[in-house]
Amino acid sequence: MGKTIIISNRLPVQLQISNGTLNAIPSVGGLATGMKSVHSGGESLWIGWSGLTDEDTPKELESDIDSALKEHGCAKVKLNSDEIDGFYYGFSNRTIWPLFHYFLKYSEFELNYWDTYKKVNQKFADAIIKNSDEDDTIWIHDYQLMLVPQMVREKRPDTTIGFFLHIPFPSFEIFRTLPWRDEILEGLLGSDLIGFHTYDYERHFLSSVRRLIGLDVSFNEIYLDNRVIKVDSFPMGIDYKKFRDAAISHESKSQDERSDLQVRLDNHKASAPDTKLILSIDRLDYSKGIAKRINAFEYFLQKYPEYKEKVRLIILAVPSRSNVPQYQLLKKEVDELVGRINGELSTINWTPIWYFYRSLPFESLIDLYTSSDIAWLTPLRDGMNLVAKEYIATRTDKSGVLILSEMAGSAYEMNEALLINPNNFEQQADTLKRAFNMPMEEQVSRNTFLQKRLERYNVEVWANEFMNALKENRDLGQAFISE
Ligand code: GDG
Repeated sequence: MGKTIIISNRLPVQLQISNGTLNAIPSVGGLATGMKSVHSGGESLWIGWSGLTDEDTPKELESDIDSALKEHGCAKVKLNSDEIDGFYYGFSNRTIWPLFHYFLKYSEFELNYWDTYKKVNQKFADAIIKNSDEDDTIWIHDYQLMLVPQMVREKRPDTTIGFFLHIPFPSFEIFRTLPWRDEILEGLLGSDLIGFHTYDYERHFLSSVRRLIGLDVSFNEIYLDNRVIKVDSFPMGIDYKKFRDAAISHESKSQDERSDLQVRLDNHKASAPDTKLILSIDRLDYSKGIAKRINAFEYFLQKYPEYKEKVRLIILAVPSRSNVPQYQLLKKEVDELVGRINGELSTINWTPIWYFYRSLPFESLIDLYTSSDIAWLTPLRDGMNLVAKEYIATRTDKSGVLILSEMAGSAYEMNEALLINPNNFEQQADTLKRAFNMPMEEQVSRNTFLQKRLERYNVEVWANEFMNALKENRDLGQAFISE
């Protein structure tokens, strides 16, 4: 039994060069945390782009970078700025991301982007071949690397390869519009196991395989050459304990230990005890429905004016992909909406929307989760949405109401949340009113179920279930071949 090789576009460490000195800081993101149990000791290697383009990497630091990454069990794929433009900002984020989130009109079908995507996927595949052995188990992550499984399979026909898609897989009618749809499917089919967040994404993928390349599909198994490819859903969890523990230690902080943000939130509570805080946290991305949410908030205040001065919407929008034009337009739209609504509705004592356009440290995230009475998450499409799960995990007294879009993958597992259609303003206005008035026993009862499920299916369980299914399928595949 060999090593485990994890591959993702970005590595779980961030490199920083300041005054000619290199620092490698481990990332705290969901994927990095989730893979901790898999990526441990000398048993595994994580391959990805370091975040520094060739142009930004001083030649004299090249070998320091390699040793720093090695210390964290990582190896880098070198990419120049043209490759990042075509592969990451181009094909990944201007073709695949909008298409897979049902924003067909934003999706650009550019031959140059596609060519660079193929070239960079080949670089990742070459790095895997260079850094692994035949008996290693390979786990490839996400939409930036969909050609890699087949590229590795060509060189290593017997290696075990798993692939997990973190975003939705769209319906056949959407997917078929992609000029390179067959190549993407064939790339993915180099895997032994293909995982999605939900059963629906799994079904959409199987339907595309059947209808576009006419393969033999039985339930969730695809037969190709001498291989059985298994397709299954693995809803990603969170590091429940980390969020829970952070919320508990947050509660035990003395007055002096409170952050500036917490002081502001506490002052708000003290000065207006009847007012409720509604929280939303997302990357500034059109798929997250931020602009629509602000419009729906305005509609709520028009329909139920008695809630003016009684609610405040906090929007934390984390800067993302800011050199893609759609993201710049969205930033402008959100800035203007917030400005207009605050301008029109604010009173001496009340600003309806608090808007933060930045990334906050983890502790501030906990301040926001624990201080908000309602979390309102309205993606128009979202592979999973971990923020919904994190909010619930931090509610130590089981209070709090989660309003969640039914278009998020997490809605499938979070039935006790108030599920809404983000395009239906009428329904959302009524749901906000219901959330505002929800009795405490009902909040506790709903959150008790949610917390139990989140604790049980945490991110470690998710990673282990995927790895176990991958091993099981390899054993099954070998039996199939020898029959
Ligand atoms: C993709 C898919 C899928 C957010 N702001 C700050 C911050 N965050 C953290 C949250 C959460 C994560 O970022 C966001 O995760 P999401 O799941 O909500 O969304 P995406 O970034 O779009 O992720 C998504 C996910 O992959 C996993 O498969 O669920 O559907 O789109 O963990 O806590 N963290 C800090 N400061 C912030 O300001 N420290």
